[in-house]
Amino acid sequence: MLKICIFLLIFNQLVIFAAWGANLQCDKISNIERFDCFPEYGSNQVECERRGCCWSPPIGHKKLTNDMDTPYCFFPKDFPNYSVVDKQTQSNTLTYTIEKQNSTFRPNEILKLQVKITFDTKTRLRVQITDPSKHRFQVPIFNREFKAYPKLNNIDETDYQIYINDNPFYIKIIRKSNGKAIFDSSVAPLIYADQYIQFSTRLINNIFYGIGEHQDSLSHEATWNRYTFWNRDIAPTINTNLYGTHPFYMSLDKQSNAMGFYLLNSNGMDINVNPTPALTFITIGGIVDFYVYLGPSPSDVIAQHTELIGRSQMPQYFTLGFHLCRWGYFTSDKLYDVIKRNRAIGIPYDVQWTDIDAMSERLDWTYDKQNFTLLPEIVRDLHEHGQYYVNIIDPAISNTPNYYPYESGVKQNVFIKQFDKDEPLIGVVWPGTTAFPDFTNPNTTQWWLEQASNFYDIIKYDGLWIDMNEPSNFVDGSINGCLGDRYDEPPYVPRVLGGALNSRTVCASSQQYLSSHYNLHNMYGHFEAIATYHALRSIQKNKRPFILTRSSFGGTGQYAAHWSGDNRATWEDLYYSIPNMLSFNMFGISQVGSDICGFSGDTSEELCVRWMQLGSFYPFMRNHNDDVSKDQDPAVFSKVAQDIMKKALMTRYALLPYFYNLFYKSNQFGETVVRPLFFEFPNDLETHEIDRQFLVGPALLVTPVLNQGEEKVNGYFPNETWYDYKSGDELKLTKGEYLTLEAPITDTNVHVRGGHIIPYQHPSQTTKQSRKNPFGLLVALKQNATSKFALGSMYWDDGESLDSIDTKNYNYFNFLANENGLIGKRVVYGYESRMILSDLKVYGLDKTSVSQVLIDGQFYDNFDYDSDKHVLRIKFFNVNMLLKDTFDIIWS
Ligand code: MIG
Repeated sequence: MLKICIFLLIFNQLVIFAAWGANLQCDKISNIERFDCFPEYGSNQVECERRGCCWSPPIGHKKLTNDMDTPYCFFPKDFPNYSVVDKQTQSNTLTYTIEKQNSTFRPNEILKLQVKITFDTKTRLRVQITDPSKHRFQVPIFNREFKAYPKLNNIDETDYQIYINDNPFYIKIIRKSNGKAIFDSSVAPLIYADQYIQFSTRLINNIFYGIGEHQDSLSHEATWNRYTFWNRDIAPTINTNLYGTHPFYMSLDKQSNAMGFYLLNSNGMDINVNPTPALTFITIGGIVDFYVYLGPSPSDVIAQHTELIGRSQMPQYFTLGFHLCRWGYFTSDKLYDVIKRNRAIGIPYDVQWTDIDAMSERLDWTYDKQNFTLLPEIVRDLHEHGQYYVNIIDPAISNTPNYYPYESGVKQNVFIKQFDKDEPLIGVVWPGTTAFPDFTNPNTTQWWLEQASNFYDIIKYDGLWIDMNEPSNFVDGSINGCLGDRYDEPPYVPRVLGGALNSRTVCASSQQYLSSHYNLHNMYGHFEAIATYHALRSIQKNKRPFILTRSSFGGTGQYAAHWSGDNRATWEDLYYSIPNMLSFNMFGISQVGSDICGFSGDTSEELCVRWMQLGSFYPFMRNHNDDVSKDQDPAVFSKVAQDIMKKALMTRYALLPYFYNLFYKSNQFGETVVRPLFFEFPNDLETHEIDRQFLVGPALLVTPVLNQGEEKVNGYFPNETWYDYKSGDELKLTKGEYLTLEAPITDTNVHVRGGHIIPYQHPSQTTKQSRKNPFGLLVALKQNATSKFALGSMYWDDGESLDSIDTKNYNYFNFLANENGLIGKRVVYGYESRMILSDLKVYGLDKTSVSQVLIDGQFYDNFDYDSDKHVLRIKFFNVNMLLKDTFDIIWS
């Protein structure tokens, strides 16, 4: 101390003092507490220190800066930050003015900001940070049903508490029940510049979920990592921005309380992960606008999130059937062959698709009259067989002469403009040079409807597949390049594939109706989905539109289903399909699935069999591949393989009433259709990272084989009653356990959870047929020390009307069973149809014998009880057993 004082006297006091202070601020920071002050490439000491940040090789590090590792350049604890200068409290909002004295190192920092915290509901709050002096781009809330939430009068009514620190400014959001901070921005400074906004939060655990669209496991570990968001056409690759943007994450604290966080921002973005554990959000535009959800269960978080962004659409029933597609049928003869050969082997099969090879010159809204002469006839034939047809549409519109979609589009001013002219921006996609519709323009919606209905006059398609809508472009920006302004080349570019925003898409600088492409890029597919939804809705009258979209944003699930894009015919991609569909169910798009058997590369019979088995539990089941790989429709494989695929499909078709009920609950209450084990067993920590198994709804646990050559599979079974779906054999567990099960190629391991009743229906080759078949109920009794019971429900309607739910044109049943019998009750009766119950199976009925069965008080003798397996089966022949107001079945 004495030495330092003397030192200070001799040298220029101020400078030395400052440097000494800064050093202490740097030294106190451990490796895992470092927040990157140099997220760009080329971090170096001179520039780092010029930024006012700390530079030092991480303690214990030998190699030089690794891109995704401990940063060398990091924020000191006293890095200049905002402080609160004014606060105001209204009934359900808190408004703060925050200021900072000087800019730091980002261009155009905004020194005065307004922070608004809204107590949205008991379990959800919103934080917005805006520039009070200038309007900045804000993402509209897309929820079609968005209702004003009942206003809370004060924060006492909420599950959360807010703590705002004045200087430096930071926010903590605390869960009242346990005092834990579920959001905490104190870990790093807020930086708010025109094209660079950064803030961080400490995570409540070092495991988190969500953050899509990325190729990743379901759970993410808080190690040095980065996720980039800029919608991009690229085959799913790890550490790469992909087709969609969903800056949503969920995490569970040590007591398994779940929280969720959603950043409502559409700009190019990086989310950096620190082992602190913490996340840093870096977005290059818009505002800070985020929602925090309190759960406390994982399903609660999703329900709270989808209540905000909008819930997953209620699908038409046929879309839950099997879809067959490929790129490269090349002729309608081939297409017809494929249809016929798959019908001939008797597989359940509802929908046939065609890809861009069926278009004339790859032009949207056309078909190739030379090579696909038979297409209109094929579509008629599909319809006559109770099947359906879906075709592909790319957003890019060829500018070839005399092409009506282009010419009318120019007249109606629907295309994104080139930067320097009042002319469409021209890129290159499948048909050659193309313009790009601006779906944020209401004119475009009208024009799109006209194109869709003109084509509908020629081909009665039943749904539309919207591809390439990132939007994808084969040249960077446009054929004339881009302006090169601050939007095309912003001061900070997130780590996008290709290194530039215009890489394989349109110029960020181009203006759209609502705002710049820079702001709207990540929502291009979303806006196209909305326009397509409105087109289909008006063309197909009162039917629920069926749309499959590649690109997506928060809220897209209200309009469309999604698939995971150009995967490969590999075992690895078979696995990745599981975390992908589970994550998208968290993002509010329930109807998802991956290209079954793999899109690129030749599949093998074994892989394709395993994939069809797994795919039969996807919410959306489509077999699709590219134009150069060999055929992979079920009929091309050996008889043995065909039979296994058929069996898998029969199981799916039997379970469709169960799936349909899940879709109804997803649409109405924000439940997921497929979900990770930890959604149902959050207190069992063993479940938290499992993504090689999953649940369909609450009651079916799927344990697929994901490795080549394996005929055994290891799975985790939480402490619960589980029965083999087909045999009813109960797994003997005393606690949650890993079990190795036999998994011959002929079957998939599926277990039904005690406590649930699963409605099913006898399968047929199409859902049009199967919907007329008798139903069955599978009762899986929960084995409790005191009682045995099971509950279930079922939604049923005409399978297609848009307004079935709103107009109560549906039936709804509740089922309740115990060891003595079952009661069925129809609680809504709005859809007139004769629903026959033909089978009842009870698993886990442990009696020495069952000697009599009574149906509504009448003796019935067509039953069979297996006292070894504890399974009771009743077949309702000769009785008119209908699913009606109430009925009861008693056994003893
Ligand atoms: O650049 O339409 O993801 O499913 O078969 C490829 C041809 C364009 C990409 C889609 C894929 C589709 C393919 N498309």
